[in-house]
Amino acid sequence: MSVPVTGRASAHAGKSIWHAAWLPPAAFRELGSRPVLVHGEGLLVDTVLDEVSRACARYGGRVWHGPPWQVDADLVLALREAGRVPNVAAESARLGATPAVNGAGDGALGDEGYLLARVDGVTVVLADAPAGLLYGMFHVVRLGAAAFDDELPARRHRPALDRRILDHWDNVDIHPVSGQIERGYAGGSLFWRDGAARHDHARLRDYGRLLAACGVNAITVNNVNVHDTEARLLTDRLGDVAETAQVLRPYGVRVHLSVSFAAPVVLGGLPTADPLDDRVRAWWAAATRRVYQRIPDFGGYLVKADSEGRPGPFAYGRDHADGANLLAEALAPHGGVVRWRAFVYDHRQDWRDRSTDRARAAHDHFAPLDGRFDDNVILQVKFGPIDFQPREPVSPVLAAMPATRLAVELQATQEYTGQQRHVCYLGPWWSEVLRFRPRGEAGGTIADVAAGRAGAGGGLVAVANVGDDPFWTAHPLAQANLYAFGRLAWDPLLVPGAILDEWIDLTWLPVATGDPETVRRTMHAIMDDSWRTYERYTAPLGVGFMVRPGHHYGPDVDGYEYTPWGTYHFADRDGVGVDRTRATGTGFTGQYPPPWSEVYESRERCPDELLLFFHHVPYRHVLHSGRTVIQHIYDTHFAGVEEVAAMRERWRLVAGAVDPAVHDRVAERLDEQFRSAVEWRDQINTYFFRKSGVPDAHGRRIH
Ligand code: GCV
Repeated sequence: MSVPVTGRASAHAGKSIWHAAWLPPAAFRELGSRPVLVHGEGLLVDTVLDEVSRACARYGGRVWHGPPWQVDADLVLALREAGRVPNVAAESARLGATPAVNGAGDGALGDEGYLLARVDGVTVVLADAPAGLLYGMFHVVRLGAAAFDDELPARRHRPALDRRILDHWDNVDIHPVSGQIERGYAGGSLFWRDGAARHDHARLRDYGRLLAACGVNAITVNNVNVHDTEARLLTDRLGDVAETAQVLRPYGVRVHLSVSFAAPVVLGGLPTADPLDDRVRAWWAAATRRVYQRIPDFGGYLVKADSEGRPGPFAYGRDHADGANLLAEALAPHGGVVRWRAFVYDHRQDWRDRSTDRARAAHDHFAPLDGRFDDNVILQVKFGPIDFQPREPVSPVLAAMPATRLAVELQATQEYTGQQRHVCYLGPWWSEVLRFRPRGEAGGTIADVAAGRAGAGGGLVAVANVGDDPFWTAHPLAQANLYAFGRLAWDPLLVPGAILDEWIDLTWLPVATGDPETVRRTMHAIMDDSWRTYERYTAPLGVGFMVRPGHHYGPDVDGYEYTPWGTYHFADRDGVGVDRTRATGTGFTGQYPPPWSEVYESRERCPDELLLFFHHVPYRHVLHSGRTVIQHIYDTHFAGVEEVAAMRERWRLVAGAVDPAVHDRVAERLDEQFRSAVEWRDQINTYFFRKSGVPDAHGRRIH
């Protein structure tokens, strides 16, 4: 049947109550105003067709899909395997798309890759699999007019990491302490509400679309802390998971499930969950078989075991390789993976005991197990040794397990970075982590670890920051973190400032803003360095925490100091910081390979921003910057507040140029950020002034 399919009914008819985030319709203007040819079949090709059709219906373009072709398309999106493309330029690109593109290689595009080229006045996206076509289409959208510029270089694009996952810490029931979403700052869950599935397919589909547009290809639908109701998602509530999988599938997003290690007991009625017990193995095999019957492309399980009170193999005298391999065995016949978290530490530590060091825990537990995990086990490691602080060294586990597939876990939800009330663009921080070389300049990066050998790495994971808030992330500017996560997982070498501009351009389009250039410059100025601003007015020099216990918002310098949680700063009248050296401290520096084991061990060589993570130093210790520690604390805290004040002023300048609802929401949050930053500044400065007795060299007001 001849098309054009322009004008076919939109799955998104009607007005949404939620904001469009980074893909408002106008983002498709360039693509939608042209003749477009889509060639190929498949579920995700249908998605491409649907996207292009809606754009063309809006902006006057036309779409062809199927004969008779007779089309002079400006844009051709084709699966190579679909055969001859009825467009001379595109066909020559198809036939010529061989090793020549991007230099060496076999020209293969893989499951998700694509070739983007401009050939004789036609923009061509070629892919070997439907997902590649979808990602290629979103690339064209990102480029806007530049996608149709004859200067567009021919390039093959493939993701650096195969696994690009968002873990939702969403509960099905409203948990009495953690609520609907643990550490969630953007309203309710997209999946669950008050004990049941929401069935909000339109919103879920839009979510899938946002994810695909930035490159995310998997999610986990429930919290790693698996409570009673959530445990049943594996069995009698599996239908809800299958439904979510079905809605997200057209956008190439696969679903994973957090499971309880105790499931054979709590769901299966067995007397034990011992990983070496045959009844337990049989139970997991059967439960997993049923999952795959309902969800054939199910991704796998995520497990938090023996951590913060969750059940695990230790109860049976087994180790974590035994535990992880149990689930791996059940998943292997179906092609699934188990992501096993390395976040295992003693949360009932005695603060008087200076020999126990929470930073050491993951390495102590897991490094000796290297080589013992099955092939489909991925060990998921928080990027730092403690817990998603605004500054930590990179976890030594990531350099210690060459025979294990490792995933790097980030936190998009801003638990410790302002809880989506503060602007804190995390792209620069994540980029720094991903580019870090744990074995020094001659070795690979953390991104290489996540990619693994021959692409078999565990990938990059972030704890999600979205909810059912109209702006998705409550703070409209926090959307940039979600976007940056996806883009960095696709290509860890992208420059965070450029990702930010990409997000700004895709989200705050000229048609929607009165003065696009000012909006662009203003947003960039507010956000680009906001992580460092946040660092300046919170805990100094990598010492971490100093947040209010429990909810973790706002300052409380000694809040965790005499608690069992293992997060201490040890400030006294003479100095501050944690001695983690081999010479006199906990020996944590010895978990790093050279050169970092030496650099971190040495007070003189340790980078300033991590000094108090590794060393206990006198207040008058002089940093590389030339300032003393105490003066650094005062200066950065005064500076951080001034920077927030400047952000607030900048935002005032764009009133009238952006949607008033967005402007109001951001303005209200900037007011709170300013209030909170002042509170941080005053508590930290006052605390250290009172401890040290050293006055501010500039005589500023300290209480
Ligand atoms: C899901 C920190 C958070 C917890 C979280 C835990 C984890 O401790 O405060 O809310 O629990 O990390 O990553 O498992």
